[in-house]
Amino acid sequence: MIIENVTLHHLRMPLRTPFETSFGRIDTRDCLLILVQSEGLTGYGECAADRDPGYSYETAQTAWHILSDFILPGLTGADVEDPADLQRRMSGVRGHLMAKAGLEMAIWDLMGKRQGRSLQSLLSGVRPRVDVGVSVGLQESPEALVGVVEGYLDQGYRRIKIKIKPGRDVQDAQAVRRAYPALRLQVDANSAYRLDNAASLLPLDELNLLLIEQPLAEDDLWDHSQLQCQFHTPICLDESILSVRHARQAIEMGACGVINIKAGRVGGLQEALLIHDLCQSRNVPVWCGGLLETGVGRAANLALASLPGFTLPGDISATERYYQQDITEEQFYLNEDSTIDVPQAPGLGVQVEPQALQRFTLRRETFSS
Ligand code: OSB
Ligand code: MG
Repeated sequence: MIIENVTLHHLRMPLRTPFETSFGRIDTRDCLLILVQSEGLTGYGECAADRDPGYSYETAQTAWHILSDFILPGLTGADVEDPADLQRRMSGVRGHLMAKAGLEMAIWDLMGKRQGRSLQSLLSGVRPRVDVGVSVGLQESPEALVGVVEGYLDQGYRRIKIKIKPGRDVQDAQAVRRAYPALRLQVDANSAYRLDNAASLLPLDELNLLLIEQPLAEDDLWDHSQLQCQFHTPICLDESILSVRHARQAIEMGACGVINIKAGRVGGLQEALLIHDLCQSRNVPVWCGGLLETGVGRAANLALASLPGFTLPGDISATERYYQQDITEEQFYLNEDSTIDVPQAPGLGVQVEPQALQRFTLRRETFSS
């Protein structure tokens, strides 16, 4: 595929409701939308780096810098065979996995459109719809949290994740558990604890949670292995897993019992597939995490989550949970059985709506050879 030109859009989209985690509160979400033109087709990719370096060190601006100054100059005019070829061409750039993942997504979309195959088919996904849940941010009080959870249960979500941080953990989880004794419930700390204060989380082990996500620092597999010894509930790693190598080491160390796979975090769908395959061979359950993506990134998440090893519900919610107006013509809806349909049209299977794109674009530039 000859890459004729690449256009970057820095987007800022208002969230329907503010989203608060242990690393901060946001009411708008930034990302880069990447359009790759090749032989009469356009591939879309979404780079999930946000405005602030809270979840990851990457930001929309660092991704713009890495793509425009280091990756795109060698790419425009080139003949890129497939995502693996793209990854080889980007291998001289260390890190910046979200920037690379955004571009890789556009190459997958192009390849699917050229071959008339859905991303699901290219990835060997098997399910026509995938089990999903919703990730609920920190609220004012445990009572307010139970109210928000009730609202999502009324909409049909059958798995709830709540965000926790020191001082807002055991009581919040206990309140939700008391209100809903049989709910599929899990918690996510986004690295807010250290091994020496994580003992405060021990009462969580009595709440029959599906998992405890990323309690400790992202660069600390070893301490996660020490913490996992103290809990029956599986620890799930998110921020700590940036590659299939990290995934293998975490499993062999006993640092986790579950892995959250996000293609953006690990440099793209290709690496995500390797982690999926490894975990399947080691009997480690995985699920598809989210980064408040637009319809473009959500389409890719749905295709990925349709692989057989994704045995826990994903953080992939309906469009209306995130945005009043999305950039895709297609909206995603929750089915009555707490699933969302996987797009079936070629590539990602979504169309970007030009007016919506324009409305949310802060900055735009086209790069060609
Ligand atoms: O840790 O999973 C996370 C959102 C932004 C950054 C990190 C995380 C999240 C979520 C929301 O939990 C998942 C989603 O619904 O997209
Ligand atoms: Mg997480």
